[in-house]
Amino acid sequence: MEHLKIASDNYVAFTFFIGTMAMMAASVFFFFELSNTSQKWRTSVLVSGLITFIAAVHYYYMRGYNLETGDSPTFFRYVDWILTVPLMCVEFYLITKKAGAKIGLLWKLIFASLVMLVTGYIGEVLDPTQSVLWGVISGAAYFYIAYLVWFGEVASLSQTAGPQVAKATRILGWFVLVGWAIYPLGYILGTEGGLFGMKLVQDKAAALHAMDIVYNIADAINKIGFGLVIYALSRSED
Ligand SMILES: *C/C=C(C)/C=C/C=C(C)/C=C/C1=C(C)CCCC1(C)C
Repeated sequence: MEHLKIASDNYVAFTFFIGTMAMMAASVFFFFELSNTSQKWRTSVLVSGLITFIAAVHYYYMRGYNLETGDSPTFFRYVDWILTVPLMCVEFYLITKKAGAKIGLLWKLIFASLVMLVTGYIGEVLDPTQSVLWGVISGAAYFYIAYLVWFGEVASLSQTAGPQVAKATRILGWFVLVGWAIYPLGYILGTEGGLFGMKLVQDKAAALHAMDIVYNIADAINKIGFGLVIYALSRSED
């Protein structure tokens, strides 16, 4: 069997490797910290650990897949997202629950995130000639989540929950608005149909490699950083 090595100039494989390690380390951290987390915040910190753990398993697989084939593991990225993004939405419900968040809010967030990811997958993989249409539907679901967090139910409940929850919600809102915006950007640049039918990218392979590096860095910030905001909240007075 051929022995596969990461070439020193292969930044795609390298960031997959670092991503795997970072997600694993973060998971160990969140899981071990559970024992000295107050009862009130334990589920939230547990969910932070589940998010990075699910990502670690996917990154381990995607790292090997990319090294062996040289391809972008688009399918497994979407499997990862479809498990982790709804869990990130669950965090918004959990931290506003004591201020009266209803189960209906949880389902709205989960449903919107599933619509966003399923229509994104259709546009990127199954029906790329209609990528603009699917991208617009996906984008609408994305903005609905951002709306709930910044101006809707999540925002108003977080005010009631106390200054620390309000502050954490604001920071997590920036993750949603800026950190998550990287993914639709990659979609616009990497999908066949391009932006409004334009062909923005000439060299598709190079674009996909660049996208993988950006996604790998963004994922680490969005999943570990997001979890750390929840962790910091769990150490506060609220
Ligand atoms: C840890 C992974 C995260 C936080 C992934 C988030 C992914 C998105 C916010 C993806 C959004 C998309 C759009 C808003 C439109 C185009 C299609 C997607 C799925 C890339």
